[in-house]
Amino acid sequence: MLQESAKASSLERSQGQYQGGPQLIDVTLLKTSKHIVALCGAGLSAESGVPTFRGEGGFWRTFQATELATPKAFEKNPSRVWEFYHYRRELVLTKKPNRAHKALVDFEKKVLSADPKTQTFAVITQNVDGLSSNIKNLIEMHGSLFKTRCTKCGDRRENYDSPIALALKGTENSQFDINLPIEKLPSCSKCKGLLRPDVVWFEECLDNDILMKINVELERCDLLLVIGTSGLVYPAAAYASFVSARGGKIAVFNIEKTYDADFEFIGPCGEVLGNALMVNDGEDKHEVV
Ligand code: BJW
Ligand code: ZN
Repeated sequence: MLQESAKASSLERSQGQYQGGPQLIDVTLLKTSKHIVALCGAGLSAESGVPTFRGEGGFWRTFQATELATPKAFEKNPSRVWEFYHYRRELVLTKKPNRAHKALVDFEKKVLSADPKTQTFAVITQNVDGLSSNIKNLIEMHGSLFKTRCTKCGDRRENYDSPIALALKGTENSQFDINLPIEKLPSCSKCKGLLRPDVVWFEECLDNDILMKINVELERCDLLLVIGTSGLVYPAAAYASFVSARGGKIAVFNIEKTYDADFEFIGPCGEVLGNALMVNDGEDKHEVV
């Protein structure tokens, strides 16, 4: 039954425009792909209420979010940058995974429980919000809002404190800079050095181990699902052409046209992804919005 409806809507190159009805990636391709990788961006979490970087949601106070995600911004004004990250941590702590996150979790479960096991699946996310933490084979390529790194001794650790420093409490509601002195910003429990969010800012190199893991996934990938990313930021921006050049297929899920793709699903990924991956909503095992 599923297969028949899948056949009826099976997609040819560039014909996957979302029209509001159920859309499926070519069912044969979905079933015969040996290693499927999802590359995710901020659009994946948009329906959870987490702002994207570019477009309407990309402003915080009077700043473009991308202006603050730089080592220079932190050097010049660590208080402002911590206020920005404190605001985002507090916001994300109130958010839940949405239907698109759940579709990925369910798809991974389906792949893992298949007998015989003919497929593997990995998720590479640029997001730092932790909303994909139910995925087993997950690479968080830009780090995490809930990890810190000491600027003095390099100590890295998870941190879910709310607020992360007492003096930041309430600054998430301010429209203006609070200009906290360094002593009031998050500090290392080992050496008292200034902490920074353990995320990858512009012009910073990604961790070598992470890059190697990504490479392993992409070299084997024969179907790349590009979900909710503008495709403007490298190195992630180069992954679709890398996979495509090796003969892999590309399926893009976005509310607007971004990449050239073999399959294109224009629409909110919370609505589109589950159908395309043939994982229905079924019984809710996770809390979703
Ligand atoms: C929906 C939706 C819904 C909305 N459903 N869809 C080669 C060429 C040119 C430049 C470079 C290059 N290599 C490196 C660079 C420099 C730089 C770069 O790429 N610059 C570009 C801007 C040109 N890259 C780097 O610096 C990287 N480092 C590096 O490569 O090291 C080597 C090096 C060092 C020095 C010099 C040169 C090279 C590091 C990049 C780190 C990016 N960091 C950030 C911040 C992370 C921490 C934090 O969150 O605060 O990562 S920036 C920001 O952009 C964040 C995101 O992960 C990333 C990508 O954004 P994303 O996810 O695509 O979000 P948006 O907002 O752009 O798009 C959302 C999409 O969703 C849109 O398309 C919507 O339509 C869609 N959407 N609702 C489906 N419901
Ligand atoms: Zn330290």
